[in-house]
Amino acid sequence: MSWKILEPDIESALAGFERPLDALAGGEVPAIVLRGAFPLSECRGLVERLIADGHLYDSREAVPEKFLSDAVPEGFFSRETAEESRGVEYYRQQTRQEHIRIDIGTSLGYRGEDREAFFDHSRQTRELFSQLFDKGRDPVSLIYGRLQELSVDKKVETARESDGRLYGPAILRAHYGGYAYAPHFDSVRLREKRSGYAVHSFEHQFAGVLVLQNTSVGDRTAQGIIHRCPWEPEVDPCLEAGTFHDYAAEKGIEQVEVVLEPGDLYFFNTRMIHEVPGLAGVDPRIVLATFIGYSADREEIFVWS
Ligand SMILES: O=C(O)CCC(=O)C(=O)O
Ligand SMILES: [Fe+2]
Repeated sequence: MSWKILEPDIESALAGFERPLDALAGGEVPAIVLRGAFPLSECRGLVERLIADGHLYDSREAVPEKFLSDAVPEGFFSRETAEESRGVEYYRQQTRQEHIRIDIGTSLGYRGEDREAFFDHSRQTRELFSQLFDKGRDPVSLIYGRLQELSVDKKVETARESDGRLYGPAILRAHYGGYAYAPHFDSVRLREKRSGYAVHSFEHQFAGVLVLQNTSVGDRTAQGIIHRCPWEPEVDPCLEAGTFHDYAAEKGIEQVEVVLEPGDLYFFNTRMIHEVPGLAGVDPRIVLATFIGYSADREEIFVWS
């Protein structure tokens, strides 16, 4: 069967599959794309507010010092045990200075090593988001609501531990100067191995990403690519060596470019090897991103960042 994006809206996803999220879990479709999910004028308004409030900087001006030290290097994530991880400094040295990624929110992959600090940071993010977005019409609720509809009858909620502590609900990420995601996969289970967190118990992990602003050079824009290749241990050597494209060509692995405009929301299975090649346009690519824990036999769907 051909591997095609399910789009442009919830209705067509539900017309194609009784349970579109099961199709995502099983790798039957590369992504579900909801076109124009968030109004373009609100995307613009939000980006302007983020700059005005000092959460992001205007790319036409010099990079303020605090953003240089806050930047998240390319490729960095931490594992359950620090011994298995290359530290953040390693990745910082590999990342070109102009490849600046600014996160507004709490990333489990970045901060999960220190539980207390992670949940404390998550609390601050929820406070911040409650001021940043208009209640009820905010883009985080939008992602949760659309996901709920795609799930048919499940319950979508911010991930929580059994003691009630909440994760960060979503994360804003701005990618400046050609910041790239090399081919990788994301999994608290299979990659970060965070068995100490409740989100570890879900069978599948998805991402739900809303594009707020794209970056462009001439008529090219930065777009994600999803490969028809679920992660297996045998893929690790070529991910680490940076030779996944050769491997994919050799094996005849299909790939799909997910071409998105600001306001488009997409969901994909993060076990599939995926990437967002960098493009050094003037404006940064800015997204609102979530991770999603899904098991076909569980009523709740957990969302975190
Ligand atoms: O920015 C995106 O569209 C996706 C980035 C990514 O690889 C992820 O969220 O896992
Ligand atoms: Fe990813």
